[in-house]
Amino acid sequence: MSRVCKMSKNVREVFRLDELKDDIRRNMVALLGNDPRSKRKFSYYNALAYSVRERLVDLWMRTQSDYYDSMAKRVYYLSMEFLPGRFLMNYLTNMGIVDECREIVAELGFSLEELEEEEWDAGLGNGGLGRLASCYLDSMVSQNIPGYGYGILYDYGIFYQSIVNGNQEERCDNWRRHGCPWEITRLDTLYEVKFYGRSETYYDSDGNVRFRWVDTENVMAMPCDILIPGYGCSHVSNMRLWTAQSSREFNLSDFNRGDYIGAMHGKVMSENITKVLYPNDQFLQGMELRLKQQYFLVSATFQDILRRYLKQHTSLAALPEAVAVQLNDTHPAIAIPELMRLLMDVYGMGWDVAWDICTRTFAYTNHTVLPEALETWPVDLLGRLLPRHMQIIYEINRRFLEGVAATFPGDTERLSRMSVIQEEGGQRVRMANLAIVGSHTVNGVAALHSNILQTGLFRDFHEYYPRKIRNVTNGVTPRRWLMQCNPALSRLITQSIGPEWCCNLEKLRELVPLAEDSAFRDAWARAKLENKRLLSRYVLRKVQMGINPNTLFDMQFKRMHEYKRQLLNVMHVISLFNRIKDNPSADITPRTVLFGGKAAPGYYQAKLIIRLINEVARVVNADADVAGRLRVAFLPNYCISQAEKVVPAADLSEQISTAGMEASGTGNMKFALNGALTIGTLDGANVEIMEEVGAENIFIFGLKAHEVAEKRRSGYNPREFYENDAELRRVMDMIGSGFFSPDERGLFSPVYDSLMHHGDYYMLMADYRPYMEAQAAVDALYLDQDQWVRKSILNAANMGKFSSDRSVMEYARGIWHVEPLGK
Ligand code: 475
Repeated sequence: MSRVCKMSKNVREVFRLDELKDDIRRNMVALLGNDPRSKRKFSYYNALAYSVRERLVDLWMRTQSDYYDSMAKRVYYLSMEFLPGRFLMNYLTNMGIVDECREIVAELGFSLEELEEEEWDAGLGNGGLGRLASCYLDSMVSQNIPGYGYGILYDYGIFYQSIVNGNQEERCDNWRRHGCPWEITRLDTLYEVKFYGRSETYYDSDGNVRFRWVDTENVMAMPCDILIPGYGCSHVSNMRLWTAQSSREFNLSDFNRGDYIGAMHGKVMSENITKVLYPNDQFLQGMELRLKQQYFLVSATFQDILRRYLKQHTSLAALPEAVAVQLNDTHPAIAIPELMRLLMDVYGMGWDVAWDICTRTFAYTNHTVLPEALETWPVDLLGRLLPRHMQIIYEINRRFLEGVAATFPGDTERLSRMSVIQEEGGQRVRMANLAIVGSHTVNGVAALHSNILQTGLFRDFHEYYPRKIRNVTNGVTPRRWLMQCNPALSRLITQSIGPEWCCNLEKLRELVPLAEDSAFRDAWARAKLENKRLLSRYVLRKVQMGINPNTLFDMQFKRMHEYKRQLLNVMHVISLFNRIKDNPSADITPRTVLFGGKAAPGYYQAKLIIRLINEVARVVNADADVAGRLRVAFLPNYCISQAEKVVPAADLSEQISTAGMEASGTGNMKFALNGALTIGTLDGANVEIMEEVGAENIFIFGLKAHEVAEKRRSGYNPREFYENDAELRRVMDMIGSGFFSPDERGLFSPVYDSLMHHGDYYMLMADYRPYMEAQAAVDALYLDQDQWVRKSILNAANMGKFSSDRSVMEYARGIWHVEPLGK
């Protein structure tokens, strides 16, 4: 922190701010070929971006040579997804030059905010897992832990969602169409990645049997770096994203035979590998191209890691002392057989030495227990694409099962459950089992989730490896998710308790006594109102709807998923509507209910719920009796930059998943950190949020995880709730009978049927009444603004635990065995 404060004092010198304006003009001309007299916002955004970026390159090189000189152990965070969002404000925030930059930009005739809006989000992920990776990169570099993100530079990120006649439509997200000033392409670094072919046996000079992978089709991987500045900019790291390039000799024979177009076709196909992010959140599609993407990431990354390692070491034996690799879910788990292949086939090691190195290098984070998300690959597909890896996986499994059989003699059921190869329904490779066997540590992402891993999903493994499965509760970076996105509240907090909170979030606790100070409460409420006004303007722009900042802003923003139960929220909205219609003069707490989130393009039920939200909104918002008391809107294209507008403006955060199903949640943390009160189930990190903020400052309702499990076992009957609850019955009948879809009465029957006829797997019917009661408590409390604001302060004040700085330090000390450099 002291370094940060020093930096901000002489920030003009360090970042040559007096030259910034000239640099922007210079870059307008030299890099962009634009006339600096033009007033194009997009050009100025780019010129500013380049001028900001060039100020970091020096610091970045210095950081990297520090790491090199000190031979620091490095952490590699392998992830198929990153969700950094926009970079400009994040760079300025972490450089501590937002205000200075605002002045300079004003002198050029712009507001910083309008230039900020010119940037497209880097949406290289689906949701929680990708955003977590980006928060962790921020926390690693801010705490001087030598960490690097490795991922894929998709040409098309998560699709752009628009809403047409109430339905989701997907458009391609060509996010780099107009270039991306943040990326530094390494045209001169290329690695070859192999696919297909076969594994061949031969004898080495000592007469040992060896394997080599031959007759492959090769694709080149080219890296592109994006700098990641730490807070205060004492250090700068990077994420390295790979793009596919066809290899030069691709189909040379076809060229020679004169089949120019045929040969070009092959080139084009090979470059498809990094074209598009698969848009499924927590759902396995099992396409060959996806497996290609995974191996492409892993192969290029390990060539890069080993090249860097071998610059400073002569033997690979000490790899685990110099390198820690974190697998972000099983998506990059093919890294385990890949490292085995490299150590044995390329570097000549024997199995046991190689396996020991492997298992001391890898750790694996599980992010979901949903069965449909657990990756398995058909043996014939994996064996065709990666024949040598398939051989190695079989051998890993053979040796592993030998060990299990020795510990649990005669327990063949257990062997088949734990096997890396699933036999029933055609042989498949279970990537989670492979990742557990090949890692030294496996972690869940919240206490409850890790517990479910130990006692449920990975129970057999927990019995076999009793110390391997652990917990690291997720966190979010307070730089982006408070300081940057919520200037009004950040200013107030800093005025009250000083600036240290953003690197030591536990400091927020000093706000606790201020909750009793009415002047502070007023200031807190003013900051919230300011954010609600800003959001109202955004909503008006985006969906042409006016919303009233003096109503309760009730928000649910996350991927559309049945287990997240946006439908339960809609059922509450319909119930409120009915109550108002029945009693138009009733005194009710005015609410604005906002939704946002993308549905996977093939997820029919999730898309239908988006439609239902929009149709309910249409009915509610048009009703004169309801006017001024209840408004509903679905904001299209939820993404990081939209979250930065939504989160600071929320009064109420909806975290209402079926208990046991949301591994952690991180939106829950962002909202509470910004002073929203949570209504939620005891699921994921909600449990720990309740422990931190106190049960009296959160609205908890519904079945607990063990009760959900028991009900599923003993037989759950949703109709019972329908029959015994008139209000619920009315809501269901309205959905089922076409009240919200008069032109297409049966439109929402599948929604009705899933609850009434198909078992209501996510138990909305059971949780409806408890949810309604919790919402009534919300309404009552909101009428007492003094109490509400008090609790809002206490929520933010007690969120210290959920800084990703804390999460990253737990990984560093407990899993990676690295310490911040210079300590
Ligand atoms: C959890 N994504 C959140 C968050 O830990 C948790 C799976 C398969 C393919 C593509 N994407 C996925 C996830 O599994 C995922 O995002 N999981 C989420 O991880 C961070 O906070 O509860 O649902």
